[in-house]
Amino acid sequence: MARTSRPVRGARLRFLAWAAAAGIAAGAGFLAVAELVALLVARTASPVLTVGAFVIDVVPQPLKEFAIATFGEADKLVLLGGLGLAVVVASAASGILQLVRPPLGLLALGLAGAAAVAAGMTRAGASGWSWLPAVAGTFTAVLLLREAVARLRAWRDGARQHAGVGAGPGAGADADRSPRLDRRRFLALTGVAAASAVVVGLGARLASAATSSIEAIRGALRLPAPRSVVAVPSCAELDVPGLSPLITPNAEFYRVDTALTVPEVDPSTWRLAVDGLVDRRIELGFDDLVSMGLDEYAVTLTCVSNEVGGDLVGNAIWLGVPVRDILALAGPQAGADMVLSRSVDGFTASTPLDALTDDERDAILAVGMNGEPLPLEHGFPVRMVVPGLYGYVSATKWLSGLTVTTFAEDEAYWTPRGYSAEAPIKMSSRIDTPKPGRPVPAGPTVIAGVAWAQTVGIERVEVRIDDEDWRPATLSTPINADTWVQWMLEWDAAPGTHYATVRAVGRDGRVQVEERAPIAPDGSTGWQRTLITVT
Ligand SMILES: Nc1nc2c(c(=O)[nH]1)N[C@H]1C(S)=C(S)[C@@H](COP(=O)(O)O)O[C@H]1N2
Ligand SMILES: [Mo]
Repeated sequence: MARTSRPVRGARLRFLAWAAAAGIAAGAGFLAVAELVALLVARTASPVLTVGAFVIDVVPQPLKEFAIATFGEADKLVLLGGLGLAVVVASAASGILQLVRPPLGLLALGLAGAAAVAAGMTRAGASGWSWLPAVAGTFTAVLLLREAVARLRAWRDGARQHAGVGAGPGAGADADRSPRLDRRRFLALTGVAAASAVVVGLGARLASAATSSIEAIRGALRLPAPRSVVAVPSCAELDVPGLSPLITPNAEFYRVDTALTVPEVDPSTWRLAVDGLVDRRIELGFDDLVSMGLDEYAVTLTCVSNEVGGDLVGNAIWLGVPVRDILALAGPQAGADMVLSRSVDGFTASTPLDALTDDERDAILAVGMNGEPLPLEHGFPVRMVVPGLYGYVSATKWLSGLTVTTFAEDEAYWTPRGYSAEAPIKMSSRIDTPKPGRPVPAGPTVIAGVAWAQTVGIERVEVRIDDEDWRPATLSTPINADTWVQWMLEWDAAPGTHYATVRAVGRDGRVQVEERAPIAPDGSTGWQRTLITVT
């Protein structure tokens, strides 16, 4: 026994490795067939997407914040990568299980498949066929693994016999069959399965991404001309290199959402339902909405996740219809205090009813952004924009419904995840230039940035160099109280290192809060202080 133990163990490890490879091939087969079927019958039910979306919804909040802080806008790629790794490991494990404890490997695949089916059927926007991709994938994977491991076992047993190990009663039945043949049959099946899975799976995923017809529909869409346009004052924009432009171009506008892939909503089939505590439930189509008359509104959007000095804020000219006009069609009832807006992707936001019915506040359903239809990532074809409220409680993209309700009765997506049900934007100011790590030459220079206090307006911005007195900055003429203003300070920079601190004062006389607060539960506070190296 001692004489053969080493080669036997080596051979066993080799067969375990091949079993793992067969498992991975079966896993790839699952994904490939599921992608192909999803492409054909239910695009949104691709298990890669539905399971990924499920994971996004269930990962604990601190982990989510860590992911966003560490990987930034690549957080979803990292999630997909992690998910891919988990699939590889789990598939390999199912192959090994199937070799050593059949049929546990098949059972494990079946369970994983059932979980994927559940993820597909419970997603918002699931259709009648949402179960099919994962079921077809599971079927393929189970058949592949069963067949591949059967061949592997034949190869192994034959090899053992050849080596004279493990030959027992009855083992002679196949004695003249060469293990080479079984080896070849196993390798052929596994190899062909893996290769075709890669080709079919990648092909289906690429085809699905490339044939998005919604981008073409958006490109062909002509919105009616606005009844009124935003008047941008002549001194609204300061000319300082490195300063954020007054209007953020769509391509540079920050994007924050929980969607793993951008939802595809066709305006010709888009419906908005307004229900809940209303006198009459109503439904509008896209044409109904735009024929109510479109006006332009300049509003600065801000994310609750914006840290002091951060870039999750942008200013755009939106084209849309006041939410109050739409609510008036349905007739909100007494006792209601909140509107729960819903997206096709399952996201919801809770907005105080009075912020939407207030004549003084231009809460809108937007269909256009900076002169074009909403970009797909920014909510095409219809989103909400409410001046003065953080995006997560107001700015629902890919809007599909408005339910008039109460804060006592309903809660929105982020409420059980550690964020306040109500969240007005906190006044803040930011230094755009000079940037830390970019030394400036000594002499006259300019410090500049933006400041916002939506619905209130910025009265002044002050800058402090080192421990000197606060100096008033020059402000651009604001477009309105809902948009940010640009500010600049001319400064005679002396060589050395300096700190510049900025703070804003609102038109209501309030000074930007100095005390630092984290983004959760309702937005960061603090003064930005930046290091300037003068050479
Ligand atoms: N459907 C949907 N709408 C959404 C979100 C989301 O995750 N899903 N995120 C909200 C948040 S947190 C913000 S800050 C704004 C961001 O809008 P933007 O991506 O157009 O900048 O969208 C809001 N609307
Ligand atoms: Mo946000």
